Amino acid sequence: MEFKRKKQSSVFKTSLLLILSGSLLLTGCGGKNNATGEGDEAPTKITMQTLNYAQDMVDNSSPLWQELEKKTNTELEITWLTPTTIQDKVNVMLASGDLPDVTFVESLNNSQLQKMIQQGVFWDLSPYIKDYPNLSRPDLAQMWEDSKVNGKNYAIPRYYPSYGGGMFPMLRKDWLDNLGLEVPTTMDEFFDVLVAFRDKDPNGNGQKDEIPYATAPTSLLFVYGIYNETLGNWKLKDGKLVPIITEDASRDALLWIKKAFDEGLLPKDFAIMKFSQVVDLFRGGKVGASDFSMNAVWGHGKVIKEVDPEAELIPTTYLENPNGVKYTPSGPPYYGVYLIPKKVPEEKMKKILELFDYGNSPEGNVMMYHGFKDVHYKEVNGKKELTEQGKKDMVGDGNMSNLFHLISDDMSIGFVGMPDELYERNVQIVNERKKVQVPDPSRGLYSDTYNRLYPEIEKKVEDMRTKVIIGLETIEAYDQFIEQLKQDKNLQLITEEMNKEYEKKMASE
Ligand SMILES: [Ca+2]
Repeated sequence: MEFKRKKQSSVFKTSLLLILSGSLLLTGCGGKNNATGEGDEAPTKITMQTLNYAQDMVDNSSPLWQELEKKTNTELEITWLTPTTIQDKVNVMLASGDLPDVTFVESLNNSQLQKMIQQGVFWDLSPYIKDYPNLSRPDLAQMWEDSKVNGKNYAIPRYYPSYGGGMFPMLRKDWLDNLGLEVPTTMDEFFDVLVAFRDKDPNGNGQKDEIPYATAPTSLLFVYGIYNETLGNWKLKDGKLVPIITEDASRDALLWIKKAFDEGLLPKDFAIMKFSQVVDLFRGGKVGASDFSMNAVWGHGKVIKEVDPEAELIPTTYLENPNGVKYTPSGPPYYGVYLIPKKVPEEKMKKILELFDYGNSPEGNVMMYHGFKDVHYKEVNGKKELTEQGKKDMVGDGNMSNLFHLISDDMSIGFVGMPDELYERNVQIVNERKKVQVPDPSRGLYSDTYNRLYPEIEKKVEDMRTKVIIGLETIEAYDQFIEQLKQDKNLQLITEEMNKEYEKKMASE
């Protein structure tokens, strides 16, 4: 999902010389101490597979990889998986049962995985976590809480900030300024801004060449969240979970989008737009708004500046629905989890927890993300700036920084090279966003029936919505479709089972 995706790319290739110089520099800052303080033990060999967003992937010649091994007295055999292949590869691996010592999965909401957890394939780590000072630090407590399955921690969550990520409108600040407009805070204001972008020549070239809002059907799910006043696909009504797809509020959301399409505020080929096409269009510099996580103010912003040096982006803080209820995207404070199969002996499992404890320690956390001080980064005015050596060693460019995430909002609001004033503004905006708490009643619920049957229903609903938006179906046909859907046996079954899971979870809290 695009929610957590951080745009990463690399044009730097390592050469033997650079690897050597990196290793030589390393001798000074490494030392032979390990996390246990027990000096002479042979390193523990640990196999693991995990996600890596980098285009060029490092191997064990990476100085950070070597430093991590040294600090934790391990020998790491890491298999990197790419974002496009991970899902299939993990599913094949789970099905075969042939698992490395540490397996990364992007979501706990995976039927095969849930079945294996029930079967006792993985270690229950709950009794052990308290023994690791960094894993059990108070600021990570929510992360452990939210990643429980049946009240137990079978997985080591990989941190990701709750706020700042997620698809949510980002606007051309310079266009707003040119027209004397404020950043919108309601859906009506947002609509009016898009109309102004269409009509008032915000780029000032005398031509009606602006595309007010570059977006795609899958990017606009937040609109349904705004109208339903909930995160995810479910909301609470009279203490019961109901699927938002059949709610009247979803009809209102659909009509907002349809009106935007009818007014020419969306791209003409909206219905078939892919996320990558939205990005390309946005980067072309003729677009007034699009949906991204907050770090895109620089991630995409710096690219737009190449075609339009005046371009400035600003994320919206929140948007209110007609009831005056605020919405902003947020999620659980982790993205992806690591699991350790029970076939791994207890001693080794503890060693793996030690490795993750180091990765989540202030020292290990900064080292894996920024590299070595004065080698890979320099502190300038309290900010860590990547050096040429840092680029050469592919520091911060996916790779080792994907293994343990930096425990900081910077994951979602910062970006390499982001100017100070943009960063500080993002800090202010994310702090404002944190005041907006949108309920997410289905968080942490796992239902096999949902996983099996919901995607097909969801697809049908999405197709219907898109047809209504572009005028291939009427809103009356939509109403009929929703009435039928309410009688759908599978949706009723899913709803029953989700409610059972919800009651189970409520009872355990
Ligand atoms: Ca123009």
